[in-house]
Amino acid sequence: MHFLKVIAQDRSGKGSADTVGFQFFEDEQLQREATDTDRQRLKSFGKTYLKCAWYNAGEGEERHLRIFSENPSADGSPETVRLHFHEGPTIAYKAAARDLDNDGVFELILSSDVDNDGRANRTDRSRVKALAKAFLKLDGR
Ligand SMILES: [Ca+2]
Ligand SMILES: [Ca+2]
Repeated sequence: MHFLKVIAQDRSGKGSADTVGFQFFEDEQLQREATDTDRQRLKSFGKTYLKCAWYNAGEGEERHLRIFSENPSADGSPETVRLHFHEGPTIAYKAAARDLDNDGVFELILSSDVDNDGRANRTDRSRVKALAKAFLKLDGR
């Protein structure tokens, strides 16, 4: 399975994340680090991800996101984008965006409090949607 690993860090120690890193994985193997072109394409993704406040102090890497798409019907257009917010190897919480009729628009957003502000609401769903959209753009679909 391919996934994009996203790691936010608070390197300046100000109590909020200031750095986002991206790595491409196949199963548990690191395939490659993000290139400058990838970073350019992931700019809006990174901005939204920083708002999720799922980050590490200093240069820690325990907390991260694994995002991937699923296309069980193999029709060339992904049905589901899944977001797994990890604490090390453990999934701390999850979200998903589903395009049920393959028209490129997500009908269903499953999410809890992804931005960690203590409330699960519309803002969380809009963040999940934005991350899923930006991720699919990177995939070139
Ligand atoms: Ca749809
Ligand atoms: Ca929230």
